[in-house]
Amino acid sequence: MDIADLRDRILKQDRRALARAITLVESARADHRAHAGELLESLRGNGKQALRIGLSGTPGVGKSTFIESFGMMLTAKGLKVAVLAVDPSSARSGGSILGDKTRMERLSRDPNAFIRPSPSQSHLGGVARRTREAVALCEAFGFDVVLIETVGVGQSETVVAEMSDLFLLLLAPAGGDELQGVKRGIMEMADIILVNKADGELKSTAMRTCADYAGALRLLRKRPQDPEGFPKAMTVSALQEDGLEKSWDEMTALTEWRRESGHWDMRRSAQADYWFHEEVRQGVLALLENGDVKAAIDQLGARVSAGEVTPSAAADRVLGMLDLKTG
Ligand SMILES: Nc1nc2c(ncn2[C@@H]2O[C@H](COP(=O)(O)OP(=O)(O)OP(=O)(O)O)[C@@H](O)[C@H]2O)c(=O)[nH]1
Ligand SMILES: [Mg+2]
Repeated sequence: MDIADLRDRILKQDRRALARAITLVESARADHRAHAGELLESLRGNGKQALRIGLSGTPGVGKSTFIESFGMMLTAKGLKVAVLAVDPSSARSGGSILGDKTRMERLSRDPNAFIRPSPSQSHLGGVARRTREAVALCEAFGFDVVLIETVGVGQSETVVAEMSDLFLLLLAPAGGDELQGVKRGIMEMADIILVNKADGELKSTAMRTCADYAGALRLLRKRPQDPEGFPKAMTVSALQEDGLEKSWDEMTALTEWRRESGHWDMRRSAQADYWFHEEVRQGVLALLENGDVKAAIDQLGARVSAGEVTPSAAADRVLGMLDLKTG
């Protein structure tokens, strides 16, 4: 495989090369991993930083509809937009971004947009790395905005938030008890809460929900990365394309403030460090899956249970088996 050629074509904004490169980073094959590493290393520092926007929301809240309307609005401004997804539950049917390519019909036909379905992988760690690398490829390609969608199962919001500059939480209009359904940890990650479907009969409920969330946000601990007024809640209608311009204005205002105050760079550095540690952790955990090591753990576990060896001595023996260099 000619990595230098692939690199050059990506830098020349060849979409087929980008698609091929993403397929490469999605592969788990050892030789593919090596090539992917080489490609990413050769692209590092190329191109400008895209605005990475993470978007999370429960099934049916309107993520696909929002991405289509919002994406079309951005491309109309002359911006290039990529859409990626973190969807660890690949078994989920109907709502996957793959099925959505048909639903995001207008956006997928837009020459300034690029939509990539989530890799069919159930392991969140694997999906996280692949998505992160796909983001890096899209950035090198020259997209202005990279949208990263997740349906929000388990830890996937954290994964997306840790690779985004801005994190949006899309919510549905609902009664007051629904507010408690959103986990505090997820609220704390949000930069902007968008209460969608603020149209027709749902409009007044949406406005009430929005006020409830605005109140809840004010109760959270102030974060250093926020200027006055953030995080904030607002209403939108993805279907009627209402409030999208305003939400984009808020995103740009927040982004500019973070760039000027240094928080943008600090966050990117902290994220790189986070993923470095995460990769080390995953790598070490993978070593424990090695056949011999696994067998030793099982054997020693039985002996620890029988009181023949202490837990620490047994652990030392296992750790002594790990070859960190060849792992
Ligand atoms: N009234 C109204 N309906 C909307 C709006 N946005 C989305 N919907 C409807 O809500 C339903 C779900 O929308 P999707 O965009 O598919 O939601 P999703 O979050 O992508 O759902 P999953 O992919 O299953 O997680 C569809 O019937 C949409 O037409 C909106 O702004 N207003
Ligand atoms: Mg969807």
